[in-house]
Amino acid sequence: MTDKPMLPDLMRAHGISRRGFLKYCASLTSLMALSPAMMPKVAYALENAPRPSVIWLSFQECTGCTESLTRSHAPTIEDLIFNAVSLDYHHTLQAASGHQAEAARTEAMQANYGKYLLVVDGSIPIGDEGYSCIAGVSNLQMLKETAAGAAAIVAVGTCAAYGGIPHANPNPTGAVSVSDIIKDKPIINVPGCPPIPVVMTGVLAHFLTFGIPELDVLNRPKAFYGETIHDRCYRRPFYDKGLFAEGFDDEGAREGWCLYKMGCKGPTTRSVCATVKWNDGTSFPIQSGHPCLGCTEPNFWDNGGFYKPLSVPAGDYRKAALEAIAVGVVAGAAGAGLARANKSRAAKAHEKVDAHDLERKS
Ligand code: FSX
Repeated sequence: MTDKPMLPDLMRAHGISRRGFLKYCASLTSLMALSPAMMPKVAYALENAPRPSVIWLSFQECTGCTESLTRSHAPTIEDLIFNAVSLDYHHTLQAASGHQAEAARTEAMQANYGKYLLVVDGSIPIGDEGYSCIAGVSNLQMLKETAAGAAAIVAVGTCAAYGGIPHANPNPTGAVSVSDIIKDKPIINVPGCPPIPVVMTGVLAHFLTFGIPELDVLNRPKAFYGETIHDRCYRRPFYDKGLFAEGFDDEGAREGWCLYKMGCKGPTTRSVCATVKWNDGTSFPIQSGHPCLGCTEPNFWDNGGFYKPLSVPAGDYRKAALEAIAVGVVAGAAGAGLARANKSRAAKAHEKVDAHDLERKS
């Protein structure tokens, strides 16, 4: 796989124009929170950077991360960039199996020792190594031996980043994250259950162009995890006005009000879901009427119930978010009263009022 064509060849083969490529580079530059002046550098690097060998290991997971990546709109330039890396081992996607597949991994490790990028999805069971094995090799052993020659590791998905669902109480397999095992390599966490495809390819593109991106305290790229979903949620004006849905079929749900009281974890969840969205920018959970589950955060499965409103502070930014919520609810009460008055006035006048009207009039 090391003789893979370069990106310009792939673009031509898929009928993507240079203009389309530059447009993609401009959006990628903005997504990576780089100055627009960096766009030509991004384009040059993506076209000319040597494609690093990538070894992708999947451990205890549901394959949602790979599904998310491969079910993105195809063929996109993100797909091409992903394909343009030399993906030397990915046991879900590769045609080879058994000894042949393991030989490809060993060969790629030897040929690119110290230089390859290791991508891991899934958690690692340490309760008993035998709980999860590939070709007779335990996940723990395979991670250790493959990480030894890696330049860096990308932990894709919440399972690899923090342990995820396998780690949820009572954690029967003793599931842990990549960073619980590997201590001597740079690790980029790309959480999400699963992560947004463009975030995964964006992190790979950043690694190809400028190396390891700037990370937060949980080793997540700040460009993609710098803000909470709440910060950029289109329902935020309703939260600020104290307008909340309290059921899936009540007036608030129909009017598109804030889902905080339905248990939405947006105020404590860092991700670009509200801006980048899913399915080629079509929608995201809150837009489809469901509260955010908080899947980019550690222990999201055990954080008090998906449909219970946030209540217990846990850590500084959560405390800050809760204080903001308290302020928002109090401040929003006045707005809510005004909105209700608007609505009641409108009802008396037999006018139809929608969410935009409420926002405009209050
Ligand atoms: Fe975990 Fe990914 Fe959730 Fe599933 O590989 S982050 S269970 S979407 O598949 O690891």
